[in-house]
Amino acid sequence: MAHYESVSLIIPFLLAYLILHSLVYLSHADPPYQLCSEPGYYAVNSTFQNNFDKLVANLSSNASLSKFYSTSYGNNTYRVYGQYMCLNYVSNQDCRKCIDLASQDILRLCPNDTEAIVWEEFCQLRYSGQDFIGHLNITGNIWKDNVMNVSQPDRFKLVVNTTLQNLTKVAAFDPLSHMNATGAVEFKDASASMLYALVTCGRDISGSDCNICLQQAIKDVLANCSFSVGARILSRSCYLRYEQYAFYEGKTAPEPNQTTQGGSRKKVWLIVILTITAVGLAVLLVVSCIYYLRIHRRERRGNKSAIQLGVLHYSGYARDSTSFMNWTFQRRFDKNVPDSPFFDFATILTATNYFSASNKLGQGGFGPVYKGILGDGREVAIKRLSSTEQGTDEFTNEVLLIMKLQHKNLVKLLGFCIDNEEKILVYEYMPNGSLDVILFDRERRAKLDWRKRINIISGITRGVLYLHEDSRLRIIHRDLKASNILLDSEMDPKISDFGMARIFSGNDGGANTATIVGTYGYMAPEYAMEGLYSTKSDVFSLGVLVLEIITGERNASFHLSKRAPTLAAYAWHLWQDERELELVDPLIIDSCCMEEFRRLMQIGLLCVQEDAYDRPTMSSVVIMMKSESTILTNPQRPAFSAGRSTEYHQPVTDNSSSVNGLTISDIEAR
Ligand SMILES: *[C@@H]1O[C@H](CO)[C@@H](O)[C@H](O)[C@H]1NC(C)=O
Ligand SMILES: *[C@@H]1O[C@H](CO)[C@@H](O)[C@H](O)[C@H]1NC(C)=O
Ligand SMILES: *[C@@H]1O[C@H](CO)[C@@H](O)[C@H](O)[C@H]1NC(C)=O
Ligand SMILES: *[C@@H]1O[C@H](CO)[C@@H](O)[C@H](O)[C@H]1NC(C)=O
Ligand SMILES: *[C@@H]1O[C@H](CO)[C@@H](O)[C@H](O)[C@H]1NC(C)=O
Ligand SMILES: *[C@@H]1O[C@H](CO)[C@@H](O)[C@H](O)[C@H]1NC(C)=O
Ligand SMILES: *[C@@H]1O[C@H](CO)[C@@H](O)[C@H](O)[C@H]1NC(C)=O
Ligand SMILES: *[C@@H]1O[C@H](CO)[C@@H](O)[C@H](O)[C@H]1NC(C)=O
Ligand SMILES: *[C@@H]1O[C@H](CO)[C@@H](O)[C@H](O)[C@H]1NC(C)=O
Ligand SMILES: *[C@@H]1O[C@H](CO)[C@@H](O)[C@H](O)[C@H]1NC(C)=O
Ligand SMILES: *[C@@H]1O[C@H](CO)[C@@H](O)[C@H](O)[C@H]1NC(C)=O
Ligand SMILES: CC(=O)N[C@H]1CO[C@H](CO)[C@@H](O)[C@@H]1O
Repeated sequence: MAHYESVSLIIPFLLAYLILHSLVYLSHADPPYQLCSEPGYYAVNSTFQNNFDKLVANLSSNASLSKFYSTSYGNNTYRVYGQYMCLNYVSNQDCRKCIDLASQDILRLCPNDTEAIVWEEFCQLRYSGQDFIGHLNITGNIWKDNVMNVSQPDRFKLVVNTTLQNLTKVAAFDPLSHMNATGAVEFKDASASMLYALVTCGRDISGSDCNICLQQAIKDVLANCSFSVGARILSRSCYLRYEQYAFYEGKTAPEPNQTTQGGSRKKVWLIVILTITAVGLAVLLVVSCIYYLRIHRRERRGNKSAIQLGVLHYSGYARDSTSFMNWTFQRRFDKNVPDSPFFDFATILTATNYFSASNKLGQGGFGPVYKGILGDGREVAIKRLSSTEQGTDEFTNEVLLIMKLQHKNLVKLLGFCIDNEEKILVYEYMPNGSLDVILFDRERRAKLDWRKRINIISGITRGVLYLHEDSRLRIIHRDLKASNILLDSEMDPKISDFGMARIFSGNDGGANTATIVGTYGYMAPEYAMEGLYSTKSDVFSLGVLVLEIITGERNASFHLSKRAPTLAAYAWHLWQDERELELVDPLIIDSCCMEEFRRLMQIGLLCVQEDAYDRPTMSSVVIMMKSESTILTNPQRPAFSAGRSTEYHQPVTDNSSSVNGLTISDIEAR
């Protein structure tokens, strides 16, 4: 019995120390905090209250499923909007508990208010009669600091600033970060050796708004708390915190070093708190017991290990492309490198003048393309993708892979932007536009003499060869056509839209596909009809292009009066009758030599043969183009040259007629 009593005496003292400790060391850690609307109360039992109750119940039921959620409830004037956000390092279960607590506190702290927000230790809950979802409001930030001061405030402030700036860039602009970032950086002083920081934004706001929100938070924290060993900023749409211990890995504050802090202010604090604690001890006993147990549970939970990148540890990047991400981050953080692959949506909006119609260059198969001018004066082409089914991570990985493809006959992909539903690709700008615009226009075509046409054909073949064989990834273009060949200022060709098949259907290994991407007139028969594609399907499209370039005629809208459905079919008939020179573009007769024309026509016809097996590979095409001594075989019947195929063909009148999402069954049904 005596033993029991001594234990029960020790426990209160231990707890007293614990409470004292956490109150002194984390004097800022006593949530909840709140912002309540000044005017505007709702009446008891009103529709607003009814909607509010349902809303809160709904938010709270979602909290065990996700860390962030916004919704609204009710109709018209009584609609209530709500949102919660849990810190990413807490478990879903704790998130739920935190939101439950917050929904009680919000009623207690802001009774009858039509608008309020409360911050708990691990979450925040907000509601309003006004629709705030997706709208940024950075006024009235609350800052909380630790009473303990650092010994070298100036140096500390600098490190805090750069760390927070670096993390903000990740959270705001890296789509893989899901609007949050944590980092640890070395900082040695009397009481600590590291600085740990966390920034996060609500997922309803855009990356650029996230940046604005966090920049304000950084400003506030540096202005008001830069002497403190730890601080946090509570904002409506973002949250920021730094400490000298790894708070986001579930660690609690370290033992305070008794001798280094002898400030008189702290002594006063100690006395006040000791008194309060002594009085309240009995009451607090039960509460603190629960508190203590919860802290320890959290401590045990820990967090997954982070990968170290330079001095910063970024958690959440444990994926296979680590070294690539490393590269990306180094480039992104260095403001002097202008070609960071991540573009912020605000930059895109400014560059394209809010996607103004006057900036629109055209409508490609995957979405409209706009001309843009970046802040540094660079001209770019901005492709706003129509919805892809890919998730953000998958999309980012694909784009980063495609960005590795670099060849002088490929349009350079400079970067991309993801912002909510928006997926945007940024390319170098090609002043001379696309080949179809020049080639199929009688007047402009005259500018393309025979030499230029040969140069364009060999550039395209080299570009496709690179995609097929020389790059580390095997890319099948699947939509080679005149409108996808862009011309630079020297009229050198560059292939665009490569890799889109990967973005839109995931994989490009050469396989069977349910969704056909491609354009009538350029699609190989096995691809159009059976969805089978391979590098030989691109060879087919190249053959069509070669025939179009040397004749200046469109394959698909070739006159039916010539009793052939396509240019390729007509060319083959002429070839068989040895009348091939009838096809020479009259505009180039002066600059062309007939032997070369005949040879290119033969190469074109070899590429469009019906049986994919008979078509040459891209490397043989390049050899045939280069060396005139190579003996060419006699072409076999091309695809679409007779009967049944003609039904599938449909005239292509402009470059907007790419057929995306056309399924096999669609074709077979006709
Ligand atoms: C609100 O409704 C409850 C139950 O419907 C009722 O008991 C209560 O008196 C009402 N309060 C007011 C102020 O109308
Ligand atoms: C959440 O809201 C939906 C309608 O918006 C409603 O059907 C559902 O019952 C609500 N859930 C809870 C738990 O209140
Ligand atoms: C939130 O709850 C609603 C209804 O209670 C449900 O329809 C919705 O899918 C949930 N959202 C998430 C993100 O869990
Ligand atoms: C709005 O809600 C009220 C009660 O919640 C309901 O009686 C009314 O029919 C609703 N009005 C509309 C337009 O949905
Ligand atoms: C909330 O509304 C009720 C009923 O209208 C009122 O009695 C109470 O004082 C109000 N509370 C506050 C804090 O305004
Ligand atoms: C931000 O919220 C406060 C409080 O609700 C409001 O007074 C202020 O007008 C809002 N500011 C903006 C820019 O929306
Ligand atoms: C921390 O620094 C601030 C600003 O210099 C000062 O006002 C405050 O008293 C210091 N706190 C302690 C505990 O020394
Ligand atoms: C923090 O860093 C940013 C950019 O690096 C700089 O513009 C700002 O002035 C710094 N703030 C302070 C308080 O040093
Ligand atoms: C922030 O990023 C810059 C540029 O990459 C780097 O030099 C610096 O060390 C980083 N600062 C911190 C504190 O992580
Ligand atoms: C406090 O910290 C300083 C510097 O790290 C150290 O020299 C000293 O021994 C520490 N004192 C205690 C009581 O731990
Ligand atoms: C906190 O910092 C902001 C500047 O970011 C300043 O306007 C505000 O007055 C500061 N608050 C206090 C209490 O010093
Ligand atoms: C960098 C970082 O911590 N990212 C995290 C952001 O939140 C998502 C979802 O909660 C996590 O999966 C990420 O790891």
